[in-house]
Amino acid sequence: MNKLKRIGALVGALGFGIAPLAYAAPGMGQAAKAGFSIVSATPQTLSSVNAAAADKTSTPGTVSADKKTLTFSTRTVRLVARTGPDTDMLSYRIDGLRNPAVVVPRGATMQVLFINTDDDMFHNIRFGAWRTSWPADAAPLIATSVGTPPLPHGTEAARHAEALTLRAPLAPGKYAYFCTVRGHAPGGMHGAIIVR
Ligand SMILES: [Cu+2]
Repeated sequence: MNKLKRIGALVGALGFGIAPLAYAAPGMGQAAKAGFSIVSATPQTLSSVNAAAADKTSTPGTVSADKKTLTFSTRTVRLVARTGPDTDMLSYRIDGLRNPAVVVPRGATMQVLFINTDDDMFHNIRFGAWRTSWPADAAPLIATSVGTPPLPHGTEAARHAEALTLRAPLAPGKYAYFCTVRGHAPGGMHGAIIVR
């Protein structure tokens, strides 16, 4: 076997070796749902200091006058999503806005850092189809979405978080982000993703 052929064979063997491993990576087992697909998912534990630093890395979006819509036009959008404060626990805060509609270009790469700041409840963030009514039961929501598993509550010093990279749908339309812990989405823990 000459040198070039040997390199070719090596690359081929590596390719076959790497592909199954890549599909076994966290989050990668989730097939595309409602047009969203997961590229990677990395669990993290953040101190409040680290969480505050992470906030500063989000992509600056355009905030509507009514503070209900956050618009991005870049191909890559980095968002930091937190669970609501104690007084409004069944909601998200994204760039300080409560459950904003997030507008992204079709096919955009969305880098979402989700932080559960709750000290006594599990929460997650999932992406899927928009619904006009939200079931209390988690099963149908989980089956039709991609995102994080429910993350446990933490302490002030150690918050459970997950960094997700996902691909936005290619078809323009109204989609959703939501929490699948029982009763949370109908309780208000959801918002819209508008793909343009
Ligand atoms: Cu929740």
